[in-house]
Amino acid sequence: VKEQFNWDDYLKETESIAAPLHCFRQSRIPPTNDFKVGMKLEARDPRNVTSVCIATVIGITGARLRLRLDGSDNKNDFWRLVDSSDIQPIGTCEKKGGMLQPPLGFQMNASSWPMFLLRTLNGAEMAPAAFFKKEPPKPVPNCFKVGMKLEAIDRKNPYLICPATIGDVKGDEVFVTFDGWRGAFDYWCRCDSRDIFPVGWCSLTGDALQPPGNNVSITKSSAKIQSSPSKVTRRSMQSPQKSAPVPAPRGRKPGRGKPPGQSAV
Ligand code: MLY
Repeated sequence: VKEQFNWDDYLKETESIAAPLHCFRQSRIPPTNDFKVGMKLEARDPRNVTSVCIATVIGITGARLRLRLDGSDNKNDFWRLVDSSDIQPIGTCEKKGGMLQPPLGFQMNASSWPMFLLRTLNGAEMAPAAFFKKEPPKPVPNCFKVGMKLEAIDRKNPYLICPATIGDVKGDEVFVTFDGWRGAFDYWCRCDSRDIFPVGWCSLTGDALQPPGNNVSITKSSAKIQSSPSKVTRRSMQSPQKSAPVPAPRGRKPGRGKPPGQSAV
């Protein structure tokens, strides 16, 4: 049985530092999540960002909501922070003179949208305006540095928040690398992305922080016993460092394995 992931130990183990709070577009004190499953709200359609649609809260995880657009299928759920500017109370769109749109991939005939909208809102439990929190201001400038640790959303599995390391910095962008996953999930994002969080975010919000992957890369100490030093990539040097010998990836494709103790994805 693997012991629980602990940032203090991990930062020591990897001889790294946490990216400072002021680097992030996240509130210092995470917003409270008062939403309940079943509540409805307006949300920007992630697949068609000019549309504002009706969404239902399907799940609650930390300061985030798992959302599903009404009239859409169950394969395109998405997650938003309660202080995301992508969500707002029902009625906001109309107040601003806009029209609620069917989601991309609306499962019915387009002509049935007006009736569908009436029906979906009729008797619906609407999330109160007070539950929506103001989005924090953008941090300027980009103050991330290569090697800093953070918690980041795995964009291929967006319900997961994982230990990560800044692998590169370029202008307003940062390269987010996932510890123990050998690059398979890494991505570039703006430094003011809502998908990256300071170390400790999940423990404050009650969201689940994944442990680092077990595709452990080369450590400072084990690097010298590596048979082929040419394989020591820049990225692997910045990934988590364990003093134990590098375990075989257990016959899985590199970077695609599931960490032990995790539910299948
Ligand atoms: N079932 C998925 C899980 C991968 C998750 C990786 N994250 C945590 C960086 C897979 O094995 O592809």
